[in-house]
Amino acid sequence: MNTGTHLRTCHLCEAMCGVAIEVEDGAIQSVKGDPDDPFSHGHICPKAVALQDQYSDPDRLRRPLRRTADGWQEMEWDAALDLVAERLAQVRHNHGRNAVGVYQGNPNVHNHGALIAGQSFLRALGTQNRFSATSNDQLPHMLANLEMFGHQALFPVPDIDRADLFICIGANPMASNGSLMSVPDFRGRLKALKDRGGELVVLDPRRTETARQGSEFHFVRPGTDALLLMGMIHTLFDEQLVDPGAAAPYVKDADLLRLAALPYAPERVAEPTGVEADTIRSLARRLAGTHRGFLYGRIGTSTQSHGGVATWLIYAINILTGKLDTPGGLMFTHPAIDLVALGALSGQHGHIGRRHSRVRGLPEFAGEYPASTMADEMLTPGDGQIRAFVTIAGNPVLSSPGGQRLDDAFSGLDFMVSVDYYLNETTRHADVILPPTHALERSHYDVIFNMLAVRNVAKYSEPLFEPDADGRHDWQILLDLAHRLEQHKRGGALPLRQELGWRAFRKAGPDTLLDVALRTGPYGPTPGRLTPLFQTALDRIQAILPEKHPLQGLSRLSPLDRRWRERPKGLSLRTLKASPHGVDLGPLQPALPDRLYTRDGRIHLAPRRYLSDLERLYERLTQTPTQDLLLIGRRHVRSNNSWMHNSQRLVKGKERCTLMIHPRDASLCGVDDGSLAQVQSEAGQIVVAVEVTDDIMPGVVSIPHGWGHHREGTAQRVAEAHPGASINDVVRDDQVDPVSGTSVLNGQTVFVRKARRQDAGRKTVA
Ligand SMILES: Nc1nc2c(c(=O)[nH]1)N[C@H]1C(S)=C(S)[C@@H](COP(=O)(O)OP(=O)(O)OC[C@H]3O[C@@H](n4cnc5c(=O)[nH]c(N)nc54)[C@H](O)[C@@H]3O)O[C@H]1N2
Ligand SMILES: Nc1nc2c(c(=O)[nH]1)N[C@H]1C(S)=C(S)[C@@H](COP(=O)(O)OP(=O)(O)OC[C@H]3O[C@@H](n4cnc5c(=O)[nH]c(N)nc54)[C@H](O)[C@@H]3O)O[C@H]1N2
Ligand code: SF4
Ligand SMILES: [Mo]
Repeated sequence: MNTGTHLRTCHLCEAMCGVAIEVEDGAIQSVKGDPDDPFSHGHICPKAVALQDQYSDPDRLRRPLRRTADGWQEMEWDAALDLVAERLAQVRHNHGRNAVGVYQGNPNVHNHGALIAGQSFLRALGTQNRFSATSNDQLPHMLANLEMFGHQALFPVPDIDRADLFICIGANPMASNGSLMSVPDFRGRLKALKDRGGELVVLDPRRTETARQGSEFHFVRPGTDALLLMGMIHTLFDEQLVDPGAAAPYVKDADLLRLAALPYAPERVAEPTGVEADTIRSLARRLAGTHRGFLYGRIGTSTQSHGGVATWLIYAINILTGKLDTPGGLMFTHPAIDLVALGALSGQHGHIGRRHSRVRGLPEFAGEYPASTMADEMLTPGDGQIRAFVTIAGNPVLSSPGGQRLDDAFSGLDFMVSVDYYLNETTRHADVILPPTHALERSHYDVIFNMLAVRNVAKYSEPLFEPDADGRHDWQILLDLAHRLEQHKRGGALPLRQELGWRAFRKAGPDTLLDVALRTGPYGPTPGRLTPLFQTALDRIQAILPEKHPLQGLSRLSPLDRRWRERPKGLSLRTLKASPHGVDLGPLQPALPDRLYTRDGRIHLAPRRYLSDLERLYERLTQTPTQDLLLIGRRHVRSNNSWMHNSQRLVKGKERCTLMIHPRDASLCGVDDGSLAQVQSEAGQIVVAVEVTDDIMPGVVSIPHGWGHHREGTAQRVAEAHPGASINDVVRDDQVDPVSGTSVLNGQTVFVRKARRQDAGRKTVA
């Protein structure tokens, strides 16, 4: 676009805010909230404004780069793709398919093209050594979805707009704008909740920005949430407050859960959790006594040593108190593109523990091993050792535990390629960097976040700018690499049928597939039916898609399927294009039992996988709590994981990468506000500025993740001028939640002391 107003969805976080971008002579003049977006009603946060900085960032890579003895050299796309495919094929040929590792980072989930093509790339790569940000994030939720409801992607979403009680544990939506709960304008929706007499109660080791909005706040000791939640369940059974309401006919094993909770009377868990018994009882009673409400947990309860069990118990408490499938409680969404139903039609429900990782024997989840064992798999010699690596939109050196080990591991590989547009802490190790187009140069549809949204909505955004003449989208890069890898496997040309499939896929692109999915989806003009024209293209494409790709489900649709009984609204790409502000599909609707995917059609309250981890929880009850400091993370509204620190307006102001520490602990450790502290663990040590505050629980310290931009060889000038230090340099990668394989990002012990002068200037990694 040259001049005018462009409407789109901000793709930066999960909230899906509508933005209106003013463009003049091809340059962005302003980014504002779109007041006519039916979901966000004009709300945006400061990050949206920085879309402009990112788009015009001179440090953003635009052409493929190859490492040479004389530094980075630009390459032509075809030569770069040939080279990458050849080197990957070589490693595979010499050392077996598992010798190539791959890590997919968070921005993939905000990119429908990368999602659609990514699976074809993974199949062509054929490695079992797959990793992603999932195991540093929402894996426990996906596991609970699978174990309790039968499908890993069937998330119960808080119906915040109709709730009167919101108990928030281990989440800070005022900073994060909500997660696994796509909720533009969290503050506004919270205000509405309070205006109708509702209440917000927060439990967190830090008095957060969200806590300040609540009527009640309690410190909880990191990593002990599962004990507290057991205390609530104990109370519910003890005081006969259990009533699953709408879910009652489908619930099974409530009695097992009652037995499991017996040892955890509130009095017993009060001491280790730091939450008083009366408070725990009162929380249980209030949730049971409030018709419309929910208990919500996120990063703080999932990425910790009992993340699997804690997440299960949060779901269970909601079910026991009748919150599931009730307006104002936790509800399942009915998105226009229903990946849950489509995935299930192609036999994809999710799985765990089908294989175990080579070095530490950790379980795969959905075909991925825990990110915490990525460095082990690269650094430990032997059959199956990873010797080449692909990162796609990820920065694990900063975002995964054991950052310093990962830095070493990546530097020792035979070959590495990164699909990414920044030369950052991770991609600096690559031999080739393949930079995709910017988000503003591609179309946008939120396939994932509409599954997690607090309202059913749909919105398609056209590209704002034409890509450079030789720009390539993520999906094109991934597809072209996949095609080449398949050719290498064959040792030459592919059979005609397959070749036609690749051509059809490339030609159709992700938007045609979106269109097919919309048209045949629950709100489409022909739910469950494909027109002959689409059928031919789809047949071709399906022939080369992985067997369990959700798009395989398209041809198995039946218009009579109970799960597709939404009222048709004629939704297609064309109608979405005609409604650039987005389309409202209404509030969340009850969905039981149609949406359950367990074999027996029941909701499993006490899956064996969790019960088998309770001995470990019980030990926690009897252990004397550590006197060491426990390290937790935090987020800030002007950051987005590791990759938005290259915008001046987002990093300006007071230093944000600080160690928050309670005054008592500060004096014990001999550090003062504004001084520098050395934080140390077995993984490494970092130096950070100290922020003394009684907003943090005694015995706990907090550092935000995504900083540490001081490493040699990166090219992000603004970020390098505001480097901070990386918390993941001191978070150890040898601890995971054994039930799920999720990283323990919160609650590890660290030592803090005053930094000596020589520590301050020391780089953590050469
Ligand atoms: N200690 C601690 N660690 C954490 C967390 C925590 O709470 N505490 N949180 C965890 C969580 S929840 C997550 S999701 C992870 C995130 O972990 P990652 O996904 O590994 O990290 P990001 O910082 O999101 O890195 C994104 C990368 O993608 C690139 N990128 C951005 N947009 C695009 C695009 O459109 N295409 C391509 N190809 N590349 C793009 C950026 O340049 C950057 O290199 O971090 C985890 N790490
Ligand atoms: N501005 C901004 N927004 C973001 C992101 C970002 O980096 N910046 N990242 C996006 C991503 S990828 C995600 S996954 C979401 C995450 O969304 P949230 O989960 O809301 O994010 P956090 O702010 O990390 O909140 C985690 C909270 O858990 C607390 N906590 C830590 N340990 C424990 C514990 O053991 N128990 C309890 N009860 N609490 C604990 C922390 O103090 C913190 O307040 O945010 C998304 N939105
Ligand atoms: S809250 Fe998230 S989606 Fe909304 S403007 Fe900010 S970054 Fe974009
Ligand atoms: Mo995340």
